[in-house]
Amino acid sequence: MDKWWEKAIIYEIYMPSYYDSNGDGIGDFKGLTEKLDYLKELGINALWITPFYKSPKVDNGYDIEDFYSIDSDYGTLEDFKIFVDEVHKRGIKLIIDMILNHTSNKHPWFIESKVSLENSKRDWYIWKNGFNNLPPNNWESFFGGSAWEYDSKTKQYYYHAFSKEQVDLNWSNPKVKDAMFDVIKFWLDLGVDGLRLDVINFLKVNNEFKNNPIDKDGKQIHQYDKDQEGILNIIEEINNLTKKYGDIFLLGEVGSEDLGTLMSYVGENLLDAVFNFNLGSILEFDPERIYEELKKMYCNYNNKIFTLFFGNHDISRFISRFSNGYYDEEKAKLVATLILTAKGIPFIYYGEEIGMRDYYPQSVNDIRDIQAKIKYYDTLREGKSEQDALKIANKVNRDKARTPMQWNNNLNCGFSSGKPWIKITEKYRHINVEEQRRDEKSIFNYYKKIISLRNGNLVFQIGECTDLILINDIISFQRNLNNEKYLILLNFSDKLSNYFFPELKKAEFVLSSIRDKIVLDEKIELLPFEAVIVKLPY
Ligand code: ISL
Ligand code: CA
Repeated sequence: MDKWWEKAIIYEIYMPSYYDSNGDGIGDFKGLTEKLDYLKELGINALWITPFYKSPKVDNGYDIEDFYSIDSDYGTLEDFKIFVDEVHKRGIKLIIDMILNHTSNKHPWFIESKVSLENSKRDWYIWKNGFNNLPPNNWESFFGGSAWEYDSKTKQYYYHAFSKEQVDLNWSNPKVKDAMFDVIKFWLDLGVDGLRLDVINFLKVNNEFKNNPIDKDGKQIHQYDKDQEGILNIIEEINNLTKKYGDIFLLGEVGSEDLGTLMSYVGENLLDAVFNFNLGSILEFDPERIYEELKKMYCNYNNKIFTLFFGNHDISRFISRFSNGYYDEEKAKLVATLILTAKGIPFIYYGEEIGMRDYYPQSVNDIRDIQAKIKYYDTLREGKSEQDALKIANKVNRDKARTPMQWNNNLNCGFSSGKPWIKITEKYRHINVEEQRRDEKSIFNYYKKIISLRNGNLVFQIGECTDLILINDIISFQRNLNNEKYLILLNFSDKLSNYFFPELKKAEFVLSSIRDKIVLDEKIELLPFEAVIVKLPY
């Protein structure tokens, strides 16, 4: 009991895009260290940083060439150590990304593995014979196309769940496991507080390599290439090996739409939490959908720890996703209130606190995301025009949410003195930290308020969540602990909406996302997209 992450607000940073200290256009550890006081001011308690290991960066570091060194774009091991120290000095915890499923095709293990069938590293990866010049089975890569790549030298195919430059390790080989456990220990020894385990439910594939079923629309159902037997045992071992380091937070990225499957990875000896994408990646600004997902979590899995997020580096920014051109800021504050007052671990993706918007490259040369590049060229191959290919590629383009953090109105939005690795958007002129700091009504200042409310009241961190209701487009719920009880009202409609509740008369106004003060009565009339928090009599 009493684990640090149960009370934490976690902030995700996309490594190359936060702050560039040396003008090469790429964010780095020195830059991150410079911005820690900003994060302290915002009030977050933990950081999750995306991969920083030596990498050819085909997938921005999710393709690792050396698990033991820092990519020179990001700095040195010394810079990392200073960063860890400075993070801890401010009472912040550090979660790093751990990619156990695959390595870069430039990793020495794979280079060796390719040499011959008899090579000692051959079975560190998944090699198979094809049939009649076809891949071993029908498995598709999550980035498009076959998941098998032919290697003419040894006349076999190797398996890659993502791009062909991200080669899946063979976790049925105990040597792979030992080698990767050494990697985990190396970083825990350096003092990190948690691991975000990338695609952890992909670690093993079906050992008969059965074909995946195809649904009625001709789409592949990923049945045999994830969630396979043996993965939970590995997770148990990881859990065990972290024990001697104290409270290490094990956070899993489990790609599954089924909440039951997701939750099966969480437990005392397993993962501490997994991302719930069912909530996080909701596309429509629809109270019904959000309410249903919350209800499923709280009713069926009340003994587990939830994650609360609406954005990360793989999906569109929610402010853009939920936008119809009106009330963007009100909606952003509403979502912030939900994430920061509901039961679960809140995640803020960098830039959400100032309402950063999605970006769409206008030319293929500006696309940085491997998934979008694959889509672009696949679409051209199908005979579509360049313009159509760009449009289709931009749909899956994860560059959307990866643009440089908008610090101020200056050159390159204050991110870098050089040419940023990915384009910035003109929107930074109005959407930036410096400007919002000055504006009392900004999204930034609202985040600060609500974060400090959560940090200052245990009830929002660990209190029970009860009375979840959806009525008149208002999602409401209560949080309570010991003698404290709060009511949270979230109006998801663009109209005034009424909420009746006799106890309101004796309640104490705490916060509104729009108004400074509300006089409470048995009835409260919420403004369009307004969030209101009141303290109820006990
Ligand atoms: O598998 C999925 C859906 O069932 C995907 O959503 C998958 O979970 C997701 O693409 C995995 O993302 C993570 O691993 C990738 C990397 O490109 C992403 O940035 C990372 O978040 C490969 O390492
Ligand atoms: Ca740099």
